[in-house]
Amino acid sequence: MYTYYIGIGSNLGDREVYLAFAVSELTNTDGVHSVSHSSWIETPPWGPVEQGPFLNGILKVESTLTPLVMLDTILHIERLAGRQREIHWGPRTLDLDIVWIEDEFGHPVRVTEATLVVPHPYFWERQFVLEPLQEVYPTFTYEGVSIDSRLEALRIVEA
Ligand code: PH2
Ligand code: MG
Ligand code: MG
Repeated sequence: MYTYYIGIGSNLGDREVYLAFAVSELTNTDGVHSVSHSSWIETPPWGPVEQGPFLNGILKVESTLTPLVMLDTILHIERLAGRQREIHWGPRTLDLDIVWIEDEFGHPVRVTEATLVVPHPYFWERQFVLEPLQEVYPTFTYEGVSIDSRLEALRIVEA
């Protein structure tokens, strides 16, 4: 069994409906045992593309699916939500990114495949990922740094 922490975001159309759709599709997937999630938070767009604000959150998913099968599953759900891949980092109806995985002993699972890298390469830089992750996983630490102190550092840089 794996525990997946999956970043979720939307900034096109009815954002809340897309996020709820993803939760419901994942919940109904064979091999997925439970899905819970953080609050949804509105966040300003991060990165070089000018676009509307996002609704972001983190899904916590208990599943026997292996990482590459989970990746196929979430890409399929993005397509069902009408996701078009046009602009890199551009506006999207639904984005699902595997951020962090643990095995049944709570040990981190690392993946380095052409199609999937976990931990997500940028997650530790992004407040829109770490704020909801803190809510569902308050004791999270990465490379010896607690999520609380990381968020504090990011907020100071931003202020
Ligand atoms: N996703 C991006 C680019 N920029 N900004 C916010 N606030 N939230 C996102 O989910 C996001 C972003 C590319 O995946
Ligand atoms: Mg993303
Ligand atoms: Mg993505």
